[in-house]
Amino acid sequence: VFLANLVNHPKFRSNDYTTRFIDETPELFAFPKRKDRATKLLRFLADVNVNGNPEVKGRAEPARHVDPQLPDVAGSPVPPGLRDKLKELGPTAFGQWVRDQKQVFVTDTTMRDAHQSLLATRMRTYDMVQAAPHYARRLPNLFSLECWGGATFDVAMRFLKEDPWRRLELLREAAPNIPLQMLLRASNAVGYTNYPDNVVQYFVERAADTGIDIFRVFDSLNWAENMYVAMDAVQKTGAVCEAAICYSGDLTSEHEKKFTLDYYLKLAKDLETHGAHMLAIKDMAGVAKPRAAKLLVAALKEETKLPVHFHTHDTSGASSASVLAAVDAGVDVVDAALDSMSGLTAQPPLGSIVAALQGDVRDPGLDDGAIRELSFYWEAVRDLYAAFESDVRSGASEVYLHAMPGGQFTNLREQARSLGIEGERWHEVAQAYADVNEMFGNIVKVTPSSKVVGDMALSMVSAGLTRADVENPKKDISFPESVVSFFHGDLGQPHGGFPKALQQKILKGATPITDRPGKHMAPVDLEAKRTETAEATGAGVSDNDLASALLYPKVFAEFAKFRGDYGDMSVLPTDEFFYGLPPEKEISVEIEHGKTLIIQCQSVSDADEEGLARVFFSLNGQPRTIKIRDAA
Ligand code: 3PY
Ligand code: ZN
Repeated sequence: VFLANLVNHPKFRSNDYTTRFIDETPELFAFPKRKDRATKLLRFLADVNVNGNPEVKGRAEPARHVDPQLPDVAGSPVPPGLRDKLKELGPTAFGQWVRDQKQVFVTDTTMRDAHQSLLATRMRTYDMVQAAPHYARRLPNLFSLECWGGATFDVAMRFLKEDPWRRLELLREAAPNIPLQMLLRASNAVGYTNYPDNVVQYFVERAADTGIDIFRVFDSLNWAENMYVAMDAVQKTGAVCEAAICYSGDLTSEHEKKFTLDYYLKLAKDLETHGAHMLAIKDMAGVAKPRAAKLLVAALKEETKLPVHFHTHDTSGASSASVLAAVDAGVDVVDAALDSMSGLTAQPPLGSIVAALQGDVRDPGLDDGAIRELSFYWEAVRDLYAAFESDVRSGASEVYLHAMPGGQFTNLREQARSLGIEGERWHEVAQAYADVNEMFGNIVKVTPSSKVVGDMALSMVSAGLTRADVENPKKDISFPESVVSFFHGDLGQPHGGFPKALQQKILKGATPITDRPGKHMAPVDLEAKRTETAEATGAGVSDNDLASALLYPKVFAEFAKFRGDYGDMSVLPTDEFFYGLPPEKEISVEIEHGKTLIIQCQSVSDADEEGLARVFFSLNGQPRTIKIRDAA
């Protein structure tokens, strides 16, 4: 313990110590009580049994509580996959190799975008890690597993009480042959605002070091200049830099004057010149119609030397047609979600895309039996997340009106509901979203610029304001903070600039910035931040913890406290995490390789006069009683 205290001490870590360090630092000898992981987990389970998990309180319950099952494949060998190819060739030659193949490759987005878009980003590490060995053995020729980044990073800590870095470590270990892919919001990292350059660089280093092979980098305004810091950082790590072009507007319309083919090609060439190994078309709202997908893919393949990866959402219900059109036009990789986690605001169904291409020259060669097994598994997993399902039941062409990203759609609908804007009134929000976009100059809408538009739309609908009201220089409006910051230039510069009159009204005389927001931010002293975080949380701060604290100081501090009290949640099955351990059910919890706890809950007493309930467990056959305050 002394050694651990020593090497974790902020002063020791920052090399800020002298030979008298040990004499002058009494806290090195403060040995914490031996941490007992089993007791921590029992305390958590006892609390859920007595008080429920606040994350699912008042929400829909699963119709069935079954344990998701997959055949046990752990003993069988892991065949080589594309990660081995990547290691053999390095990112540049790997990109070229991908481009040279006849077949099309497929990325599975289930563990990131699909649950972000269908289940409010709530999927837990436990469910992913159970599936990963199966992917490794049964679908080894997938292009990648998109499993990290975007909104999953903060949601893991904020709501699931788990460490996103631990998720990545575990997936890396469980699927060593398939590239792991993340979504990186360039200078916004996995947050909602620009960070100082050295924070972005540090985050990218940690992500690559912990297991990311492919970084999809995008800027929420498609502003290439704001992508270079992140792209350079990715290139430095040796990972694949997949630079994304966010698709907006309608390439097939003669009225499209802004987001034209020339616009996309210029952006693509800038990204190629800047060293991208691959390009992604990021159709975050799912508005790239089949003809647009075909035109854009063909042009990008013609005008650049890079492989192209197509990403879309099925909000319209017609996205499979766009994927197949992209394949016909020569796209190299497509995104899809495993069948039972596909469709609606998520990606189109992986199994159906694969089936449609069977026997085609571009057949991705994935095993349909393996796809079904995984789909049945995810179906059972999805049942456990009934609390987070939205009530979107069909594809709808309304997406071409509002163009909301799939990852935002259900979230915004939920936010509207919490403001009392429900049912039919949702369409007012959709219309307001479209109006705000026009009023803001027709911008690219993707996290975080989409949040700016969403915040404004909600504030207009709830205050009963029209576009004319907002634009009226004489009418005083209180603008959401995100809107003020956007017009100040804090997210960067939109293509075509800001509407000047509205900008003046919103900024009330303040001068906006017109260059890269990162230029205005001093580098963060990383080791000082580590010391500060260690002091605030009273615990050691690992390199990955530091990255979390740099992006989300408050969220991380709260998570660190929870972790200290209850331990690592990623080992607990989802049903028990949300709904507790029913009497007589036995679960086995592997807290580390080869160390398994067998837990059973015998009974729960009523609260005594001090308000404490007793939860009687059997832990590896031994009785254990945990006292928990009954909050009811
Ligand atoms: C994210 O940034 O989280 C997205 O999914 C954008 O599409
Ligand atoms: Zn997406």
